[in-house]
Amino acid sequence: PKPVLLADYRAPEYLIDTVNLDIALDPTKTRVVSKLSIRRNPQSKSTAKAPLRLDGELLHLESISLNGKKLRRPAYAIDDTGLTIASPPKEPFTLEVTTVVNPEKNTALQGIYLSRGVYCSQCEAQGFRRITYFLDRPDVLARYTVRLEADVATAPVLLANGNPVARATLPGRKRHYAVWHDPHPKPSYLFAIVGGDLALLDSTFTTKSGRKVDLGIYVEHGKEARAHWAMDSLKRSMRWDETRFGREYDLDVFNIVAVSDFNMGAMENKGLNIFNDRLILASAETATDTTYESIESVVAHEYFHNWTGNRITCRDWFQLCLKEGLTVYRDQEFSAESRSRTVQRITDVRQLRALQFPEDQGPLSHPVRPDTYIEINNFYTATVYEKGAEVVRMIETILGREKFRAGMDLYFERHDGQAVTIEDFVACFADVSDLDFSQFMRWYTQSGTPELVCDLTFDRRKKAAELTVHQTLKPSHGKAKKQPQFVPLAIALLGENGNEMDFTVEEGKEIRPGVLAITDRTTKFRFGNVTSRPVPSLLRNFSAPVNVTIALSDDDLAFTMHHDSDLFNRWQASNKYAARSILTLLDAKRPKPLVASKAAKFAAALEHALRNPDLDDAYKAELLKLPSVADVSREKSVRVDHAAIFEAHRAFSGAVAEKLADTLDDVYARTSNGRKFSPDAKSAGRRALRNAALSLMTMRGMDEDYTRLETHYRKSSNMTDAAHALVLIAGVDAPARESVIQHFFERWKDDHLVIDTWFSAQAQSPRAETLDDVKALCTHPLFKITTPNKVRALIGAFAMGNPLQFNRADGAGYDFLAEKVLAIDALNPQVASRMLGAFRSYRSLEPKRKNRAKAALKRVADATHLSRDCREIVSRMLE
Ligand code: HT7
Ligand code: ZN
Repeated sequence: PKPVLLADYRAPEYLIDTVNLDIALDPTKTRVVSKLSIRRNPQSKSTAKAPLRLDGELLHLESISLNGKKLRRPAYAIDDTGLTIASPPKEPFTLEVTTVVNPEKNTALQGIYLSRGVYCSQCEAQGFRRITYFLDRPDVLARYTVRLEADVATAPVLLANGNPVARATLPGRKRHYAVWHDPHPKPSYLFAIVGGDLALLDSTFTTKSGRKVDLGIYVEHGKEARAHWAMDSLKRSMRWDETRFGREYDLDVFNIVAVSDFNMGAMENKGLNIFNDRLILASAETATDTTYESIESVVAHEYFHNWTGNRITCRDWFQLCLKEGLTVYRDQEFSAESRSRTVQRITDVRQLRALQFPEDQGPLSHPVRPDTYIEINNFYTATVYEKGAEVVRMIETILGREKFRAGMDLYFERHDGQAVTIEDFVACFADVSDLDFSQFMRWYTQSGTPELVCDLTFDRRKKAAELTVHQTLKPSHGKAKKQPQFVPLAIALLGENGNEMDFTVEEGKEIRPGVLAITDRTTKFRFGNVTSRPVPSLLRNFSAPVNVTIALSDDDLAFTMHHDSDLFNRWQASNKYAARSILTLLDAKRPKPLVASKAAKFAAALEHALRNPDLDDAYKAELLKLPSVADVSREKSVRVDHAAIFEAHRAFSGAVAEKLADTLDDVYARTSNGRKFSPDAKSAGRRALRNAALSLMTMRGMDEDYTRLETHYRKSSNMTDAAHALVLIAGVDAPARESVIQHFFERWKDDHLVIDTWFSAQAQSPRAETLDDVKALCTHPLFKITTPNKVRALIGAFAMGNPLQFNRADGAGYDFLAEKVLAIDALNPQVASRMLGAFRSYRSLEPKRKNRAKAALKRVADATHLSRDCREIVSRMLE
């Protein structure tokens, strides 16, 4: 297939003002009658008579008429990707098209499909064309009226976008219908319908200007009680968007529906968000604190799209980060204000480094705003989402909170109701600040993670210091030489007593106090009033998505861990210290004494932090979670050998745990449960700390550690503790391993969400038997290859969450994944191509593993039937 290029963008030749859909739901023959009012686009550049080309895929066309007159071939033509009307009228006209689709056979989960008996739809990015023929592109905004008809017995609930207008039962009382109207013009990707037998949790919300909104969360019968947290999160999000960004909700109803079969997390359809039920349903017994947090942030994310994405949408799919990066930034801010800002920042940066950095350093690297794609579904990436959010955050760092808000206000005022570009967005910040953002735009157009190599010298006599920053950006496909980017580098100099020095910037540009402007390949700064040798605190609060290197001794890192007033950087120092210690063990001639000395020094620094009464539990938990095997592996860009890193990691962690034995015992005892479960941040922080202590203690691998672990599981009164213990015990050869795994299964086998935890725990185990276990679990009666959550829980957890066993030296992990990708691809290309992402860093593996991974990828590439989704990913990997 030919790539789509940003440079080829043209405004549409035709516009569609109104859409009237009549959808008669049926499992195998859903009939869609669509009436479109169409006109020439006055803005279109071409003057010649333009044929009308509508997108359409996997549709059975029954009839087509124009202005009430039936069309016959050759007045129209259809092919695999759409319908063409060669000579449409010059004046506005009405097109009526009847098509039939088959929801039951729809395993790709795009368009209309059935999920455990519930009809639902997924249109982003290009699913609407699987419902009816349409100009399925985001810059065609139309007003929709939808009549939905279905069996009363199987689909008593009928929902669509906008406000309800009418509903009635049809003669015979077997069928009924509902009519919905959405007054806000929207692109087709935001269209949604739901029909099914669902239970409702309802509530209301009154907006700041007094509009009463009916809120509904629809879930499987019997699960209503598990939707309260999502409802609470929704109301808090609605209020937060009013206070922080002045954004109010704009319809009479806001509905959320939870379904079990869903390609991603959730979807922001106007007034009718559809969610993966994993991100709605929670109770103390069934959901972990991490799930509670995810529900809160994803409910907020989808709600925030109402303004950033729906009211103002993307001109074309290249601009995806316009809505996604901005909305992730907004949901991160919401979570930061609902919980601990520092812990939120640590979580977000961990995620960026774990997912986006490897993407940006491997064959799938692409700019935040890509300029070419083959399959747009492949671009819902960590780069577009998470790096996109970092780019927005840098704008805030450069402008400060108030000016940033002024820029956002201007954006909403200027572009409400439009489909716009990144240039339009950034222009709003330039206009409110009079700053020039032209160099900053490179963040959107150049791929790769900038490396800042820093050097700090100190002149005691002159009481001055000099900082030199060299910036490099590695070449990536198509772009050999890249231009330096504008980096806001937040910095402090710590004095002998650990306090921030009150230095002056005598050379180089300071954007705002404590934030330096890095503009060139080499940027120099000179600081005055530096009274003693400073320890630099660089990239505070992770002020830009870059890698920074500077020569710091272990003592400097320990000093930063104790004193830095930026708590993010204290955590950063601790993380760096541990990762670096583990890496030195890899090349050590006499590893044993080295482990002991490295662990002793690091443990002393960590202990100091753990005993600090000013730090909260959630933060201490982050310190205690040492960098993972995957984190340490990323520090090496070539010849990565996961087995060697795993061994070094185990030795170091075990030794740290030994040194900290008393402290960990204290922490574990102090945070013991007994209180009633509450999902609030403080209680979750306490559980996180206790579980982090448990993990570290388990690394020692002594009998008493395994006994403690089993007791932790058996005595757990919530899923956070139970799941944590399950994952740990599944990972070791503890005597109680089998019985705990069996117990968990018996307890939760009837809960399709909780049982995913059981699949994942086994898939992530570093034990040598894991691949065999995973293969066996693929034939388990509760595993279903057509259900994305199951595929992610088992195959995804193995490929993405088990660096040791996926990267087995014999290549069997790679072979397994390749085989599964091919099987999944035949059913659901979107899910299959995401699984291929597990190979994204294969080029940095040591040669044997690298060749085996490459051979597995080649087998995928050689398959005769491969989707466009997988074809694009595998070709980029093998390029
Ligand atoms: N905007 C949505 C992204 C999305 C999606 C969701 C569900 C299924 C398929 C999908 N393709 C794209 C979700 C979001 O980022 O908010
Ligand atoms: Zn989104």
